[in-house]
Amino acid sequence: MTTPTGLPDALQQLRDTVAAAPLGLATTGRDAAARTARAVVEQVDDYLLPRLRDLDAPLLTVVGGSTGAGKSTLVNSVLRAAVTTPGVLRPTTRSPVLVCSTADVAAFSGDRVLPGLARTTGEGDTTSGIKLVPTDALPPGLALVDAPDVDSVVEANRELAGQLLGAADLWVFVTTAARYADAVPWDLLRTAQERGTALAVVLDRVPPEAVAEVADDLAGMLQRAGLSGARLFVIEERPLVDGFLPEDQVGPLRQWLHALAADQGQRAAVVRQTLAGALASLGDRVDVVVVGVQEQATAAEALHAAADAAYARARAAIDEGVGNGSLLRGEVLARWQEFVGTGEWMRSLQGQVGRLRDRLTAAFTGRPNPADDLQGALESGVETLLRAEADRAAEKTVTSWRSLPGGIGLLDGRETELDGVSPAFSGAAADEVRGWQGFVLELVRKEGAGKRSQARLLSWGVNGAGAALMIAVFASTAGLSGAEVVIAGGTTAVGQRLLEAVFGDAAVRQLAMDAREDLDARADRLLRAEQARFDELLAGAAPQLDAAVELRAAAAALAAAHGARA
Ligand SMILES: Nc1nc2c(ncn2[C@@H]2O[C@H](COP(=O)(O)OP(=O)(O)O)[C@@H](O)[C@H]2O)c(=O)[nH]1
Ligand SMILES: [Mg+2]
Repeated sequence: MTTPTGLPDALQQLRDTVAAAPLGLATTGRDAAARTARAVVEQVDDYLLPRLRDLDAPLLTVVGGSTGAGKSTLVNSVLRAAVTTPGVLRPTTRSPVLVCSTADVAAFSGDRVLPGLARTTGEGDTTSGIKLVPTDALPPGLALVDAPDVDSVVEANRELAGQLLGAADLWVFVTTAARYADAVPWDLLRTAQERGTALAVVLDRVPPEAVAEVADDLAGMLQRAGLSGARLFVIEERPLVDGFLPEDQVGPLRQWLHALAADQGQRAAVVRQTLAGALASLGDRVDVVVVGVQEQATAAEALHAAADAAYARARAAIDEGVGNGSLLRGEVLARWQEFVGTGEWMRSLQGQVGRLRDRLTAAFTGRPNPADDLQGALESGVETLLRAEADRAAEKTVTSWRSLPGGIGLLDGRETELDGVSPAFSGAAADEVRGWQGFVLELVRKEGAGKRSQARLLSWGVNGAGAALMIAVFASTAGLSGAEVVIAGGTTAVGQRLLEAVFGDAAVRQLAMDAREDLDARADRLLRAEQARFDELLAGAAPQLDAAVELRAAAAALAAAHGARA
């Protein structure tokens, strides 16, 4: 037989794609998909690639089955040598034993098959690896593996049993009169049926008086499961002789195995059957992984959307809070009134703006930096608003993530760290607000430069005009006419009337819009940095957009290579 080149390459590509399948989010289907992915990778490494590279290598026969079924006793009895230790105490965590002809040692001692399991040869049991026992009791051409229990209470044993079955050319499935209807063995038998794995079934430890009844029943079950092609051996439970089954009980199985070892054509047929079945099974198994990856993508999308919605709400709330006048209370209002002066100028508000301005100018210049006090108050007011909304968005995101698939795993005990603003927020917010104030002052300065308004502006002061512009932004009065402003803004409208007197209505509207836009952009930048904490967590675990597409493409390429070969 010759090895085609296209198939191993396609297989390697599929294996690598499956191994890299992103399953980082703890969704409901994640573990099943990860198990399937692991089993596919293992079978490609342990069996498919080695088998494709060397179709004539000795047949690997794995003796698998339920706890206490008599697998180890059976292997020893086939060889009439104590190569493996039957267990009285359970559960056992002993490593599997691979028995082969001394002539075949080279085929199994390296990492040609089962490369992930280290070979051990010495006495005693190891918890990992596989014990290699060369013997002349077995003819060349066929090796036997005494595998851990498929239904072991120890998960690592169960997984190893599954891995070994995935590496087998031939399963010798051992069950007993007491256990042959159990669920776990039947799950595996169904897998063998679906994949067309070459299979023999040993019904072991049957009370002699029940042989006919139990054997018939099991044969019926095998037939209904589509496994009537599997050779069935029945072994009565009799006293062991020197630890071995009586010869008349184990003889037929031994002869069958020896005949298989001796017949190159029959061995090749077994290899072809199991190989073709395993290759054909990959499409459906990769589909399971694809579904898992898609579930990951859906979960990631929902998690991202939750964070996005929380921060969008924060953005809207800040926008609302900036424009609805709510900032112009308490400290800010007090500072503003101090800034413009209180009392009589209010009463003359309807009078000449010029006169008013003169009074105000006098008021500004007569005070020790009232504009600075006002700016300080505005600064802390804006910062408080930003922080409250950023806090709320973080808390809301954490709450949403807790209830979304995969969310808790991502938070991973960091809820208390994540359900408020980041440590960097306070400093960043202070910088942005100060930056905004600088921007506003610069706006005012530029607007006044080289114009007739310059003189008036100077008499008022850039700081004064800037503060008035900030107040106008927060009062949302820009765009209203003078009379409306008075009604809408009360005290705060004074500033705008003055700004209009200095710069003109249209310019003030534009200035207020520019100032508002800049503040929005800064709030947006702050919130994006805050949201990035969640997006980064997600990016570390969520699948790339094309992960499922790549898996499908690799499976299709393999199917094409397999089809071309068939
Ligand atoms: N009398 C008798 N005991 C058996 C037979 N097969 C297995 N045993 C005993 O059942 C226990 C479990 O057998 P073992 O071969 O370790 O089963 P395994 O878990 O499938 O490998 C051991 O104590 C064996 O000696 C049998 O045919 N007759
Ligand atoms: Mg055993």
